[in-house]
Amino acid sequence: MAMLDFEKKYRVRGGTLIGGDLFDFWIGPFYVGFFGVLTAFFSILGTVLILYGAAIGPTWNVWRINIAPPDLSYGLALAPLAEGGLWQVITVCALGAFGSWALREVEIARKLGIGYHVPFAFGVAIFAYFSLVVIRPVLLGAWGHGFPYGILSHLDWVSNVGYQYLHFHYNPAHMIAVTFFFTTCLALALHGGLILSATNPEKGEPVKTAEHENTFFRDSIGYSIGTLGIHRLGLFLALSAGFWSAVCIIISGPFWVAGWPSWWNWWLDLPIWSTGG
Ligand code: 07D
Ligand code: 07D
Ligand code: U10
Repeated sequence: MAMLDFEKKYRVRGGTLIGGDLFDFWIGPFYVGFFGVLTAFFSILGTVLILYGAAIGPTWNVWRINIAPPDLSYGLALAPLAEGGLWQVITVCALGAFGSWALREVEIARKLGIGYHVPFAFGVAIFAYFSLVVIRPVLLGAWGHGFPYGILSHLDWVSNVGYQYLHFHYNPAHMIAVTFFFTTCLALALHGGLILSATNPEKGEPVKTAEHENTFFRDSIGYSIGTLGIHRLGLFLALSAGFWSAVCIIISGPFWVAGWPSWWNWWLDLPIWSTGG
């Protein structure tokens, strides 16, 4: 079916969460909806404020533009625009834009009568961002603990916060998150490879079936998770990666203040090692 044919079929009224018919239309390929307008509002305002922050200086070098959060001395109070207030308003805009984008996805899913899996998944990414700029700063008592908005400056923040805990690789939740990220890549590589190998054969060869796909993994590793199962697993792996990332940064500071290597002392402190003396 040509693209425009199925667009006609699925572009139906209804499914909106708010606003009724008011914004229930499309502009070009994009569904608008109340939350589309809200997304556009927050993203344009946020982008303009970033540009304003860049104009204040000291650089227009795109790698080095930096919108820093307020100094720690402001605690959880509002700061003047040029001293972190911009960062605070931009954070509100970012959360507004991400949240309304997710709700616009919900409205689209409702129109189509499909599940909410995609907006739910995006919700986990938003949760990771929320944990960095709201949950952890609030638990630590200052917006200054949020990360700065800039391409290189946010990398400096990650490195500095990492070394603040001596060796961030020893953070057990970071280990779990990293393992989930790696496993997600492995699963996607296996899945992409398997689907292409079966459904995109050499010219003249027949397209193979799900049975071929199942048999490949039964022959090679003794078990196939199945064609629906691999998508469930993929979603689970990817969402777990984001979830454990959020956990690893929320516990750094609010719940563990020492270096992460010393967290592992619980192992050395187990009574079974005690000599009884
Ligand atoms: C491919 C989907 C498309 C999205 C893209 C990103 C902007 C920023 C803003 C100039 C996979 C669009 C970028 C809108 C422009 C200004 C002010 C998604 C795809 C192409 N990071 N990070 C990047 C963000 C954090 C870290 C790149 C955002 C945390 C490391 C890009 C956030 C920590 C490295 C970027 C965020 C962290 C990066 C590529 C928000 C831990 C890199 C991203 C909102 C999570 C890599 C120079 C990408 C790099 C990189 C954006 C948060 C660590 C600029 C929007 C604080 C270690 N990050 N990041 O492809 O090359 O994502 O950096 O939370 O090495 Mg980051
Ligand atoms: C936060 C992004 C959310 C994005 C949203 C959407 C737009 C729109 C528009 C394109 C979470 C944004 C959309 C802007 C764009 C258009 C049109 C995703 C977010 C809502 N680490 N580490 C992680 C590894 C080290 C440290 C996470 C590996 C060092 C700190 C992940 C290594 C030290 C923090 C991870 C490694 C250190 C992390 C990041 C290896 C530094 C965090 C992924 C191989 C010296 C961060 C929640 C993530 C975190 C985090 C991986 C090394 C420090 C598990 C593989 C040892 C301080 N690290 N790390 O969270 O957990 O994505 O954040 O060495 O804060 Mg680490
Ligand atoms: C999957 C799949 C599958 C498929 C698939 C896919 C997963 C079953 C069937 C999908 C996968 C792909 C296509 C592969 C590639 C994808 C990636 C690698 C992921 C990363 C994606 C990107 C980098 C693209 C990002 C692009 C975006 C987000 C579009 C940007 C959109 C806009 C700017 C307009 C947004 C619309 C809104 C807000 C609502 C509508 C309102 C309007 C149109 C009003 C007009 C307003 C404006 C024009 C201004 C809006 C401004 C904004 C938002 C900010 C910009 C600010 C400025 C100042 C300019 O499993 O198999 O196949 O295909």
